[in-house]
Amino acid sequence: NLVNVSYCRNGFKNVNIVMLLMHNLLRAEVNRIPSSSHKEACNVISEPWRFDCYPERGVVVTQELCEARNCCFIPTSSASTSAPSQSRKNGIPWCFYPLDFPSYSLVSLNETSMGVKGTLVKGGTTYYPGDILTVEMEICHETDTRLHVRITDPSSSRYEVPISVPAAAKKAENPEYLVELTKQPFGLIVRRRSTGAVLLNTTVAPLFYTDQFLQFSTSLASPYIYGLGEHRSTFLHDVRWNTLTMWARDVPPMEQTNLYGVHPFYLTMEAGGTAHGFFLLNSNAMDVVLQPAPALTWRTIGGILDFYVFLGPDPGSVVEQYVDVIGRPAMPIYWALGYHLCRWGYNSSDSTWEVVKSLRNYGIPHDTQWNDIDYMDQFKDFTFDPTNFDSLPDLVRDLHAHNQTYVIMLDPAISSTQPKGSYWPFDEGLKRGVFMKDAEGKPLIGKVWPGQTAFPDFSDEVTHEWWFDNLRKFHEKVPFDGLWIDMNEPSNFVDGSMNGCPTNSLENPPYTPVQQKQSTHYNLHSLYGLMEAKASASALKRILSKRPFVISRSSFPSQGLYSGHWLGDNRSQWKDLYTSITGILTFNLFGIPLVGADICGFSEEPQEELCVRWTQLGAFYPFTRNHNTPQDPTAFSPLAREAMKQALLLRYSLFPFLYTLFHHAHLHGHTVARPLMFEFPGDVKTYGIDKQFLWGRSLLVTPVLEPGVDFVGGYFPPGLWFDYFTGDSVRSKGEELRLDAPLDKINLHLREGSITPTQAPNLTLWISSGQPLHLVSALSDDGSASGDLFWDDGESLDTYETNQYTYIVFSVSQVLTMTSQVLHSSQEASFLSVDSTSFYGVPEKPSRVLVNTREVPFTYRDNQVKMRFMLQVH
Ligand code: MIG
Repeated sequence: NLVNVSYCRNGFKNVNIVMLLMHNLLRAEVNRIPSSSHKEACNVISEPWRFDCYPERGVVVTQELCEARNCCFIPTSSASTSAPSQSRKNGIPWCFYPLDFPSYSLVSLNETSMGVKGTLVKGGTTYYPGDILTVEMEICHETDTRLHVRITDPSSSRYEVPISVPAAAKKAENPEYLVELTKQPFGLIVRRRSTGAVLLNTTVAPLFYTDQFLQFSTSLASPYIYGLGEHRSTFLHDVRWNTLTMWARDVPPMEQTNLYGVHPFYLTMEAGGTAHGFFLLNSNAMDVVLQPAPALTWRTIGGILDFYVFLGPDPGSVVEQYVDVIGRPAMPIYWALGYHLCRWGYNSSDSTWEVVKSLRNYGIPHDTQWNDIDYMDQFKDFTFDPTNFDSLPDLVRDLHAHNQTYVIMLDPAISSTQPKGSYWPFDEGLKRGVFMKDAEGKPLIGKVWPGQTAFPDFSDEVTHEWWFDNLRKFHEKVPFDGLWIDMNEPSNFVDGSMNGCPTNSLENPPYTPVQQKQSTHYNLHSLYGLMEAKASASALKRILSKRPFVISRSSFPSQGLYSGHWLGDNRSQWKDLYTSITGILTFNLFGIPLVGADICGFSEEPQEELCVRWTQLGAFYPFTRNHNTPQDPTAFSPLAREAMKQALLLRYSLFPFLYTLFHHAHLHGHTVARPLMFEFPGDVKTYGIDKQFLWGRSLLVTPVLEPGVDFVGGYFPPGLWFDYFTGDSVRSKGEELRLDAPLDKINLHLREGSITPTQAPNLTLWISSGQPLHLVSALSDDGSASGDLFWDDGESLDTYETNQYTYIVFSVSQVLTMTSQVLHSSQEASFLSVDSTSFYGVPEKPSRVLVNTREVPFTYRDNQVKMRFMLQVH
């Protein structure tokens, strides 16, 4: 039962607490190690391998404090990574575990049908209260590429994240991993069978399993580590003493702090280009510490230790295996991939409408118009401002008449101060008991936009039904098409509640992850956005009988099943343009491919040049939305407006390709926006690249990320690449190339061997998706290429699952034969045709060109073949 949630600080009442030995008391009981032998034992541990024994923030760690924990104290010179004890969070710890620091011993081990089960026992207590001296460990060989480990407390039930992971039917037969266990101290080592590479080794530091402090460390196979969100950083994490906190938090993206979502998953490269992944299924506040050994420490303040190792062996399959566990992303409704326009501060439906008309007027593609909280009547959910937004229902009807769609914002918190009988959402919510309760069992009252508010408890099905009823009723007034769910970390303008916070061990845990602010309900806090998205998606499905469109600010593993994500309150700065790439790539690793940043920046006003460059890059975000300031294309000079329009038309023309990539994300867990290193894992030069990325395996995007330039540098992995626009080829040996990039251009290159389906763009995807296809084939040296297309009606639920789709594979071989093979076909395909093709990279004029055995006329010029023909694909 997850209902009884207190919203305060850490106050979740459903946890088993064995507390509370006083910290000081405990410290006094610990034996001191005699200093001399101690010194030597400590000195042998080299700096990169020192695991922090005193991670508490804001404490000046003295020798006395440190040795009271039985740890080694060696101040490091400030020259090395500069770390005085106070701020050594980002430096070498002065207080660290000696090699013989007490940990668990493995005292029994039994085979099970899936692997082994063992008991771990610890002789004495640690310096944290609530030691659990006997824990149980279960190791399951779930698939050949997936190992699952759970360490639990056999004497009581601790919180477990309610994500249903598909159970493996039987033990893996030919696992690609080897598992070794050490008895004393206990340690778990996982190797890759084929190479012997060590993927996990927990013997590097002691294991902690106390009620509110669980910790283990591992060496890393390399310093090349990705994932671990949500943070603002480079794509490749820095392992030089880098602590990443995870705890959903409403804060504008900045470095060194926890942000809106929580994703305890990483991907690491091994030598030789193989990759593996690791997922800790835990929702409590935690720190993940990277250090240059390279090594990593998981430090969480609740739940259990439940983790998975994914063997890949390439980065893409690591993500597939991760997504197998958390759930594959939903197939988006077609217009999710169009251009979305939004602003906080239109202030009226008429001025929103003006912008819509203005975009139409200039012929700028625009699928979806959004409104922020200003449409609401005094910020109350499920209402609209009767004065300033009185024409809202008409606006929405007008959008629909133009094949456009409309999305509204909803905040989770519900106004609790309206006169009785005047606000159904609160009255009814009270009646049904959907709100989170405080320690006394009364609805917990916090403060958000509408003033005092209660918080729906989305962990309860009753709340989902109430949420649905509200949406259904409001939809009768304003027929919205999708939902934007904000403030769902959940965010609260007061600390805890209007009545403050109670005092207890959940409010004041013995260890608080270092960058955590705003702590709230202990176990469920970081799951709030996931649960709200689930309720929202299911309500939309019921109301519209179409694929639900939900964009959420907070997120957690398995979010992709229910929603996409935007990267939150960025700024209109060049730096934010650049960091957005890491954001979209990292969320693609998390199984949430439908992701984008606010184009042109949320806070501050963008310069025109920045906004043009941002629209060009944003046209290649999987989710493309411009949000805030008047910064839509029509707000700028004709030159800028035209450049933005061209970027959006370009996106629209690539819709068949993009849609097909989303199908592969849905079906296999593929990334849509893809890091170069996923396609070229053998090329170390790609490991740090976060200024360029691919769509799928073949379309390379090289945006301009700086002001005042008309060229851009980009890395091209070895092979043939073709300019998307001209078909000119470049053969790279794995080089950085300088590309022309005037203000009206974003560089796009096609990888050899690819076929990209495109369409003539139009004002909406509804119209452009009715156009015939044009195929762009980029031939490899041997004259071959291949590509595919997934097609359906764009909006019905489960079209793949119910066989209502068409899937076609295109290929080119010899000089020059193109074949299309319909692997699956449905009614939809009868509207589909190919009417032209371009072949890039044809060195000599072919004697003839065949399409599915039929000879077709063609033109040949500059190594390119072009032809028009009609091919009905069904
Ligand atoms: O407290 O709804 O990130 O996109 O415009 C701010 C107003 C609330 C935060 C979102 C932002 C949105 C804003 N919201």
